[in-house]
Amino acid sequence: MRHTFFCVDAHTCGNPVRVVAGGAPQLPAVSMAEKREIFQRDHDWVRQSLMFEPRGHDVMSGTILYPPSREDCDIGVLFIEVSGCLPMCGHGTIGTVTAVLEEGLVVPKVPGRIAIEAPAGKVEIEYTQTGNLVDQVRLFNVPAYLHARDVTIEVPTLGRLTVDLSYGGNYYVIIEPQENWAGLDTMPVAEIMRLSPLVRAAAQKALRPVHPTDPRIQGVSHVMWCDAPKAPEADARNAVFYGEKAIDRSPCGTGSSARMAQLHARGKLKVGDRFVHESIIGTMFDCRIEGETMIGKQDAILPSVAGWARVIGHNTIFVDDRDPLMHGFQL
Ligand code: PYC
Repeated sequence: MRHTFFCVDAHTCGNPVRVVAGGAPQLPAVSMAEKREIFQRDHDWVRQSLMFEPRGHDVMSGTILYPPSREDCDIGVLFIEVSGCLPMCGHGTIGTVTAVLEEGLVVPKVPGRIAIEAPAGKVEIEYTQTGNLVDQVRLFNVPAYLHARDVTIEVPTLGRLTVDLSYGGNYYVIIEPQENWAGLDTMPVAEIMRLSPLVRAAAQKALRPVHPTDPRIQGVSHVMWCDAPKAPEADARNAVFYGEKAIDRSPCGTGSSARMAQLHARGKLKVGDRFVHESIIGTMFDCRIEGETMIGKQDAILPSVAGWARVIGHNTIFVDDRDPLMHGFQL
């Protein structure tokens, strides 16, 4: 038996987005949060096949399109990547919206606006285009909040770090420059990749975060190493680690949301402020705090993130049952 997946491959500010538009397993007509659970339980081999080598790679990331369960959304989006199925992904949203609009897979009811149903909640989108090509996508993300501040962790071979933990659709350990972290230009990327899982494990052990209103969202998944910007128009720069060996090439949408929530809680950003975030390769997201809200009893912000993506091709991917590597592999 050969499984065929019809994909549109894109990248958002350098980070890959493989949009699976056909061939994915059918799922019951339940919310995207429930679809995510069913997919993880019964169909995770599809993610592994499409994300891991030899069909993907260590930084591979993508989405699967589903009909939304909510009437106020145009599409349901399941986020898949090397580390699992994320509740929300910013660069994945920007790439997916660009791909579905340019490929005519979604026809917006109101030009310039669509809404997606993500597992973490509804995300409204505004976009601009020239002809059929999308120029910029701004996503109005799910509420973000600072979960913990000034937490001391011991990282083997690095020493003591004081970190914050913030949520922007995923939970991020945020490491600002300090005694044992002097910034992105002082540590090779290979060393950031070696240390990040140790930081993540230490933060998870200390904090074990659970989303205040949706216990399906829990656990520290991403590590954000912060630094001053290089580009004059940026406010900050980062390297975001995820999975086992991935550093986000984009400035990271949920990470930027988490960072704005942290800076807001610390009194360094206020509603209406713009925050331009620069990635490790110099690409940028133009972010804003749109408002304040609550998640349960937790003070939170409403973040928005804008960026660009480019479609790079159509990719029809076969997964052959006879292939001993049909589920992919990771070194
Ligand atoms: O943009 O939210 C994001 C993201 C999550 C993981 C990689 N990118």
